[in-house]
Amino acid sequence: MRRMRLALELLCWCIALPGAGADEGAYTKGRLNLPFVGHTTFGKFPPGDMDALSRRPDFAVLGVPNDMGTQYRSGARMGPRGIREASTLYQFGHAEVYDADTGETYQYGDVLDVGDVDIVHTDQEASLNRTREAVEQVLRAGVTPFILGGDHATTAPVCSALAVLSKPVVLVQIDAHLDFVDERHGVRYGHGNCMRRCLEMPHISSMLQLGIRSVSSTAKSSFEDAERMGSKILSVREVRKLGTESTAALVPQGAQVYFSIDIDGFDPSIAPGTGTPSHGGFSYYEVKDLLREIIFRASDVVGLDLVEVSPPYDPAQVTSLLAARILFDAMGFIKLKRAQTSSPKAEL
Ligand SMILES: [Mn+2]
Repeated sequence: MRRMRLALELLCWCIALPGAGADEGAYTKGRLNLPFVGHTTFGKFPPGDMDALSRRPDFAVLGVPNDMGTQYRSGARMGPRGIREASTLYQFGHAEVYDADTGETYQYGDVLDVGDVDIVHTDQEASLNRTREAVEQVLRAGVTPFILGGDHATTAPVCSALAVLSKPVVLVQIDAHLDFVDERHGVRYGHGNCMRRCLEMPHISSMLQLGIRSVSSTAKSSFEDAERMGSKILSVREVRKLGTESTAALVPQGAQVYFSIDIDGFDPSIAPGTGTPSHGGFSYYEVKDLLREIIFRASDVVGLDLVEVSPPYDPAQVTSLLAARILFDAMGFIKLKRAQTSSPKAEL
């Protein structure tokens, strides 16, 4: 019995060890604040409204609970809630993040969860306009928006908001689908049109579309249109053949980059909770490594969206967990890169 108690005490002591550089006082004596305790904001960072942008956090997390643009399974309107809930897993209250893969220690920085865009059911136009206005507000405050979708129709108004920046932006999309349909039955702002709408905008200088593989979602003519308009398209197999570094090198050195990550760019075996899954997708490490390589190549990342997580189709929560993990990874890499190069935030 005594031996068991000793083993238990030893175990507790090991779990309670602080991370390197952590504030040991607060770490051991403050609230334990386990992942399942407290308010469910993104990463359990304190919530705030748009007025709190005046403190100039590194990142503003903005939910866009809108799935009016879907063509198959809906549910992405619950994406922001699902990702926020899953994100709590990664917050154990360590002052810093130690990445055992890369051996680096870094921080996510000052993250503000500004809540959600106020969506108007049945009114896609009003909802997309409200999305654009909210992102403009974040960018004008000099803060990097991290958008939680919502379906991929979200990206068109977000890209439109990037016009407030003074320099052109290179858009890097990770997706199973090209999303380059021009117009069908009068629909121009569904989740299958978004990348064409973005590339039509003068401030989007070029596009890199990675992971594209879905059979028959987009006609051949749309692939040709995309390339003619300034897009480079690579399938998962092509990215694997080319390798991470050479793929990242397709982004012009020093470009301002915006990332649009459709969760269906990942393989459905690790991301089943989405509206239009497509087999043969990326693994977690493939996307993580690509993000890191591109982030360190870019002058800065001006924003990121992660779309198409559909919690109703994600019973084991694995898709939301993956989404939250990749968002944290991107925040960490951007913050690390900014710290190493003292590069300014997005130029207005
Ligand atoms: Mn998409």
